[in-house]
Amino acid sequence: MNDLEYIVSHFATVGTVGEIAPLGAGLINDSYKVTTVGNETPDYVLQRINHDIFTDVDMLQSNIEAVTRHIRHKLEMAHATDIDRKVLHFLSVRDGVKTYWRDDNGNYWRMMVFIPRAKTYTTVNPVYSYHAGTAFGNFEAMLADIPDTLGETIPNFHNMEFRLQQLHEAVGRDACGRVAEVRYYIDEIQRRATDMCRAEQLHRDGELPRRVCHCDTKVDNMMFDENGHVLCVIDLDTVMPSFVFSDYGDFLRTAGNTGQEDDPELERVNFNMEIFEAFTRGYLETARQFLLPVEIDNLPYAAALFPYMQCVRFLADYINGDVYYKIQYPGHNLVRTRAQFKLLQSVEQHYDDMHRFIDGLMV
Ligand code: GN1
Ligand code: MG
Repeated sequence: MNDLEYIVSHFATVGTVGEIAPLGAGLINDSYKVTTVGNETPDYVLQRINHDIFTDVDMLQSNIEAVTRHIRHKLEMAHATDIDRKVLHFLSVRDGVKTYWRDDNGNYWRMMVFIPRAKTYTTVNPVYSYHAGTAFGNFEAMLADIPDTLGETIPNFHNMEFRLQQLHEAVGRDACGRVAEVRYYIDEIQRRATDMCRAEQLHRDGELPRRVCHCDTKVDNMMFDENGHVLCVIDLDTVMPSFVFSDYGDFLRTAGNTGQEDDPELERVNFNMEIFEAFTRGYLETARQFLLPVEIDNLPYAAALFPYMQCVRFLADYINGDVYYKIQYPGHNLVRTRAQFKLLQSVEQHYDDMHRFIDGLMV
């Protein structure tokens, strides 16, 4: 038995484990597909939880269990079909109830059932974006009455003031002597800081609520079925109380980018208004039942906030010496920073169009 097989043997799988192969391209956790022999038993996904980032694994898994339990319940109440493909199912360990296992090296592992015949995409067309919009509105609507109080698996995860604070600290330390090279971006970020911290200010003023959000709605975290409909949202590590801007904004940051998140060719990076329109139409169809006017009015702000926040986070990591995000080559975090900044500039050029479009939908 190799190491991964040994890890898998601690979970309550059914069937005979065959191949275990790397899966996906997340920047944080390591994932493997665990294939079982024959067609009668499900396949699985094994993940090593990044314990440096998710320090409270027990809270993390409690959140995820509460969310999946609640969504499953909602789907059952609505007599939905194909429920096992619409909500993730985490396995318990063989000798207990917990859904994670700690190995002797201090690594934490978890397993879930692999959703069959589902696809993920890094780019989507407007039709898929529309379905994604309705799916996120539904996801938030389903979680609106979750009875459990969810913990913040990463404290201040989407708190813009906190992210700027981290950047300022990184600049102050200048641990790798990289600050001089990136001064332009630091200044551009600073110019927008007050405006971009609008959500925190509105919250302090008592105008903007926190709701349970997914907080990592990049497009490749959605599972689509054969017809381009969204089955479910995966990667639930960051489900926690946040502003609705998180899910709306991060989807557009990824799906609405005509280039790649880390595109070295900045001409390729632009904000795609067709995707914006389709996604927003879908999102408002399902979410307008619970959104406040202040949330709707600030959706264009959310479209700018997430490229901005990601730019700040990538830049801080670059300055810190690439300690957070996995990188593929030296300078990768700077390339990511530039691409996110270019995307932000493109979003900013569309503020008026976005407002007009949303106003048109709300009449
Ligand atoms: C990380 O794990 P992954 O790759 O889905 C990050 C997100 C960023 C994203 C950028 C816990 O997500 O916040 O938006 O990279 N997740 C965490 O691609 O920091
Ligand atoms: Mg992810």
